[in-house]
Amino acid sequence: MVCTRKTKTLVSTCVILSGMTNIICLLYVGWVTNYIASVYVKVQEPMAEKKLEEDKGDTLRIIERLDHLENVIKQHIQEAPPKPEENPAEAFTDSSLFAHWGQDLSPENRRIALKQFQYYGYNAYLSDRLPLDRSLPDLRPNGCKNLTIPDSLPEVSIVFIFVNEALSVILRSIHSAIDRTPPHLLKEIILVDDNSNNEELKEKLKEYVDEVNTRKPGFIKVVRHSKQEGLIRSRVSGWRVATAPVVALFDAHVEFNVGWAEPVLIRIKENRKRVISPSFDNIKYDNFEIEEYPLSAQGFDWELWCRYLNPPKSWWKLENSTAPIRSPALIGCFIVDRQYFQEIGLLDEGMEVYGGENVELGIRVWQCGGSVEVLPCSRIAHIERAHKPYTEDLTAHVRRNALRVAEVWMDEFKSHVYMAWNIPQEDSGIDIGDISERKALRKKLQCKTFRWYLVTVYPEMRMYSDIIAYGVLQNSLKSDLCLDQGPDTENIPIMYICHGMTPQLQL
Ligand SMILES: [Mn+2]
Repeated sequence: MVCTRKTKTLVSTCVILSGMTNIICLLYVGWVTNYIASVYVKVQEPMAEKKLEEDKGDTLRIIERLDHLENVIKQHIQEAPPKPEENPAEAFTDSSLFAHWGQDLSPENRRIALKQFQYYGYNAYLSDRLPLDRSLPDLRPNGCKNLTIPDSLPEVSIVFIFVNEALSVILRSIHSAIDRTPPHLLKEIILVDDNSNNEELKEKLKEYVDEVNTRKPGFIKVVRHSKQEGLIRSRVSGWRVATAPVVALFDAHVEFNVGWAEPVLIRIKENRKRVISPSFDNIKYDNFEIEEYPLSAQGFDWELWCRYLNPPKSWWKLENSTAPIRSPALIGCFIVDRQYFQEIGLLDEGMEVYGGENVELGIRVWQCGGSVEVLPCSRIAHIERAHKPYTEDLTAHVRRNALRVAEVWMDEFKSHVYMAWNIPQEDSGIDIGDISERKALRKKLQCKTFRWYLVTVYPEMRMYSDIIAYGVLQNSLKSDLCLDQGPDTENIPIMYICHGMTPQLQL
């Protein structure tokens, strides 16, 4: 899952800027000047109103910039995977791994721990030394324990997907699922290995699976991809093998908390068109402590990065912290009726690697007659890694996947996604693959419009209706100069060397 709650702001801007080379790719010099005359025409308004609108526009632009900057920081502050030539001695002292952990380790053990951290994005050294059946604090709101559980609930298959995950982390995910799901409700566990090259995930994992299966034949199933398919198709591979009426699709770096399953199965039994997310807490990547997260809905910004949202007003009015929270989208791990998931079109398997599929599923479910909700009584702790193992350039995949969502589901609002990524709406140069099947699916399911979705399900999302153009403004006489917002304190625009980052993006 891509979502992080902490913005981790106020870290040295210099550090952020130096790590931002891929943001510079967003600069499309040359295109902007051609494009500027051709897009939206702003409707003429009476003067007074116009002034008001302009003031409002300014404020929105400032907020948008702050939002954008926050995003940029969020994406780039994450510790990058190590480059092979990096000097280990240097990384040794700098690494965030040792900020709150490991002071007592010998230098040799610190070196081993650091190497594992750089590989996995979390403290696998520590994970290997923690019990697989460790207990978690019960973070459910008061009232969850008094929930009436019906006699009969559907069984669930739990799918864990992974690529090059630490064995102890996978095993702890499995243990917590077995220990904290009532045995009569847990039909099976399915492990999807997305072509890991890590040796311990072959033999040692097999030994563990075989041992469990001698006691409970067929209880753990393993699917291995012969080439890396990415997390989206991995989830679908797991679903294909599942046989229980309900399927839970999870990352393999989670720990299920007590009583997580019953509230979910109750809601799906009542209405099979509900797609459910548990409430997430964080397992800190350095010391593996559990950090309680506030109750949230799950949404996204116009780049389609997922975001935790404050629950809607209607939820607060209930004054019942155990009530389901209506959610515009999903952050990635969810539980769904097995057959309904197929009827609604699984995940978009034309997406690559990572990101956007969770947003697409949320939008699709709502627009096509289902609903999405987060359950406060179902809690799962999840490791937010310091960096992802999938690929170094996640952003390019997320952008491509986001454009697929825009083209299939967002009608006239697709422009907002192109604007957010700062790319032209015609001839963007990005190959989004074939979307005809997804468009046919939308037609077949007779889904509602994106405007309906925004108004009804995601009113918090900002709409832009009076955009004339967007991009950077480049000086035609001296082409390395661009309009820039200038020093924060002075509020006067300046010409500055083009860098294409937020202070130069105009809307
Ligand atoms: Mn994850």
